[in-house]
Amino acid sequence: MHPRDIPVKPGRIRPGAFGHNRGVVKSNYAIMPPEGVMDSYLPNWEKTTIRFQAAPQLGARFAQALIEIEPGGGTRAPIADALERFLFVMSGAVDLAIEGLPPARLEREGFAYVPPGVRFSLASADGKAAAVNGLKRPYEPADGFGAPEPIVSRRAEVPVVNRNGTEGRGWQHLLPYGDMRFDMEMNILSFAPGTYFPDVETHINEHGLVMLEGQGMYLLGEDWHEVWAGDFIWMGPYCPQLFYPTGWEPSAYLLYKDVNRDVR
Ligand code: UGY
Ligand code: MN
Repeated sequence: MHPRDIPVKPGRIRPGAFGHNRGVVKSNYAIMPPEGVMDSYLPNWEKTTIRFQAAPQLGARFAQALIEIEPGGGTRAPIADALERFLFVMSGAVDLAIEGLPPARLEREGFAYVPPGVRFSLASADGKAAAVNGLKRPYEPADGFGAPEPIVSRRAEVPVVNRNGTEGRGWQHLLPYGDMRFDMEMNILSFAPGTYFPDVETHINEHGLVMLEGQGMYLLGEDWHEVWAGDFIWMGPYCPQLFYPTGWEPSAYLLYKDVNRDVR
């Protein structure tokens, strides 16, 4: 249950209402629990609340947001700009129209990649509310490689690969892995209870992380933080990082990573 929805008796104060905050903002990472990410309303969306979890204002070189679409809401008119986008359905269902592709209905865990300059529109389906996590960033072309085509798929279609030889830890590469046309990866990393990364990673790449399932402990920089499904984390370049799940349930997160491009 979302903390906002915890029933509060008259005269009582909602737990966490005063001062208790799991949110953290540092120069090279941030943790955004969902209850504190405030709402934006934008001209090109109707009946839609946008909650920006990361943006250039934070230090990130991309923007990521939870897009909450009310029944009958969505893009006011097709959107086309110079940005590439990745859309992942968190709840409900959406109708997505991407220029050049037949219209598609995306249910929970459906996803899409929209290349730069390609027009798209999005609406909640069946007269019900939907929530989509959306990431956008300027596309960085690579000499000798064209821009990628749009992709529409769903998590269940993407094979789980074991990249580390470690039992219980899986990777799903939602975008074609190693395809140099792409300047980003969107991966789902899953962890059975008791698994962990063997080393603390410190790398040039940024991350935008959406906790999809479970809970765990994240080392960011020098500090450990408890994270739960629904939390968002921004990790800047060279932020030391390590995760292990806690509890009895598997954990999984959706992870953006900028890749495949040289340093300029
Ligand atoms: O691919 C990655 O960089 C990944 N192992 N990082 C992470 O999960 N924080
Ligand atoms: Mn990493």
